[in-house]
Parts: sequence; structure tokens; C-alpha cells
Amino acid sequence: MHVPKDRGFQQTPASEITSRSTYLRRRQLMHGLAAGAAALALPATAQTAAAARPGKNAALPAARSTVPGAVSMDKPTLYADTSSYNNFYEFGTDKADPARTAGSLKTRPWTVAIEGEVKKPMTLDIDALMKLAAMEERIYRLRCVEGWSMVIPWVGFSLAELIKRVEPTGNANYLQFLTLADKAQMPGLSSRVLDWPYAEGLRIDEANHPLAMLAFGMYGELLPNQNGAPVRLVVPWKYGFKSAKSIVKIRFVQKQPRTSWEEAARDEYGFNSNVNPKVDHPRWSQATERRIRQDGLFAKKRPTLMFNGYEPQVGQLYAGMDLKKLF
Ligand SMILES: Nc1nc2c(c(=O)[nH]1)N[C@H]1C(S)=C(S)[C@@H](COP(=O)(O)O)O[C@H]1N2
Ligand SMILES: [Mo]
Repeated sequence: MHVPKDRGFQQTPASEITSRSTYLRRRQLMHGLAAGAAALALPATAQTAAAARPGKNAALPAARSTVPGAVSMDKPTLYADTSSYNNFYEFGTDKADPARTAGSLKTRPWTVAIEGEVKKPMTLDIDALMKLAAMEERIYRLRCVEGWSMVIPWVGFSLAELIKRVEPTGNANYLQFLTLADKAQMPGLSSRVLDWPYAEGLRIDEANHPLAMLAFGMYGELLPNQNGAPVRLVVPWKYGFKSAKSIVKIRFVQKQPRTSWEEAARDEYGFNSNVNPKVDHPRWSQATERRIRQDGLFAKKRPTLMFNGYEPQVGQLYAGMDLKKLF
């Protein structure tokens, strides 16, 4: 069902050239602030977030992450594009559908249940969950299996922060993430394109990697619904579909859990789904990608990097695995 659709992203408009220089100037300004006494007045990071804020949702201030690899030097994709070109099948299968129809999603009140192989199962209200750890801003590349990519400044913290609080038992080998499936709020559920609820999974060592993130915001403010409000996963070294949106349940389990995409097409979407330019999807190459808006239709695609460029940080998790078989 992943059909490449790039309509509307062929041109590099003049506005983007402007925003790049503005962006660079902001970065220089940031450097100056961090070095000077002005940094004491306001956290420099809060200032960046504020400067980049689109002003669509409530502010979510965050400090720049110090997790190795968490702040990509790639230029962030424009908010207008990352919030209007989405995969969120609960709201329709066209890239433009979620921005149009996800307004009906109610993100408060919201709870996330944590159950299964943990010593302390709990159901957390979203606002309590958001207080579990300090918010960090991380700039991650997101690479879809369809061949497009984006760069997004996320706000959230490591999933590991939550994992340590629920105290996994010795049988907790995997985590399964289940997302909201409510027909009243999600028009896409009437289609049987996937088995609802949307389910994804990670091995517990992957889930505990500091780069695996629970995100509550982007561009310095709360997530727009179409990007997975109020809480989503972001696993930047895996194809986009591993990053489940609008999570309501996290189950700690002993055996590899079901995932929606594996169920839909086992030979196309494996459980691991690590970004890997050497293992093609049966219907298209994974060797290259097009950065949305930044790379025009006629521009050369850019090479896709092993583990989406996060190999130095996460490569060790897959040492000795045959990634052609275990794709
Ligand atoms: N619940 C849910 N989560 C989901 C999806 C979905 O359809 N439903 N699509 C996935 C896919 S295929 C991608 S590429 C990313 C897209 O995230 P974005 O719209 O924020 O870029 O979300 C992932 N998470
Ligand atoms: Mo995707």
C-alpha cells in the first residue's frame, strides 16, 4: 500500500532559500548567545525553539539533547511540509489526508497503559507521562520506505526513561506499541488496508537505545495531530513506519509481537525494518532517497545511508545479524 506519491514537492521555492539563510543566521546567533552572558538570562535552547516555532500549537520548550547523534546537522524540513505530507492511515491513505482529517482527534484526556512483563504496570495520563523526564530537542532524519525523507526537530525524551520506571521482568524481550483505533475519530478505520489497531514492535535493547524517542512535540511546540499527537515513537534508524503515532498502549512481551505492516505483507516489511540501502524493498530500491521539498523531482536523489546515518550509534545492536534475511 506504500505507493510513492511526490505530487507537490517538485520545486524548491524561493521562500526556502530565504529560510535557509535565516536558519543559518539563527544558528550563528545561538552560538554567540551560548558563549556570552546573555545565555544566562534564558536557556539558549528555549530561544532556538521559540525562533523556529510555527505558532500552531502550545509551546513545548526543550533543551538541546546531548545524546550522541541526536542533533543532526542536516537542515530541518519546513514545518509546512512535515505537517502536510504524512502517513497516518487511520486518517486516510493519501499523504494530504491526515492534515485534512486529523483535526477530529481528541488528544486530551489521553492515557497510555503499560502492561505485560513489568514489575510496575501503570496507566499514565499524558500530562504525567510528559513530566517523567526533561524535554529535549533532537533533530532526526526520518526515512520512509517509499523513498522520501525529512528532517524534523522533535521534542521529547528517550523511551528508556519510561522503561526504567516500569521495571521490566527478565521475560521482557520485546515491546509492542498499540495506537488508538477509534472509528468515531478516525475516518480511515473504515478501510481494511491495515489490521487495526496499528501495531509496531522493538526488541528491548533497541527500545532502550537512547536514540529511541518518545516525542510529544516538534519545532518547539506540541505535535500536530497528523504527526502523531499526543505521543508517538521516533526510531530514526528504522523506516518511518516503525515510529508509531498516537500511542495508547505499550506491552512488554516475551515473544516477537505482531506488527501491522508485517501482517499486511510479510515479504515486504520485516520486523527489523532497519534503513538499509543494500536491501531493496521488493517493489523499489532503497539505495537513494529524495528529501522532501529540498530535492526537486529532477534533482539527483541522495544516497540513503546505512541505518539512516545512525550506524556509529546503533550498528552494534545488529552485530552478527544477516540483515538481508532479517530485514
Ligand atoms: N498509528 C500510525 N502510526 C504511523 C503510521 C500510521 O499509518 N499509523 N504511519 C507510519 C509511517 S509509514 C511513517 S513514514 C511515519 C510518518 O510520520 P510523519 O507523518 O510524522 O512524517 O509514521 C508512521 N507511524
Ligand atoms: Mo512510511
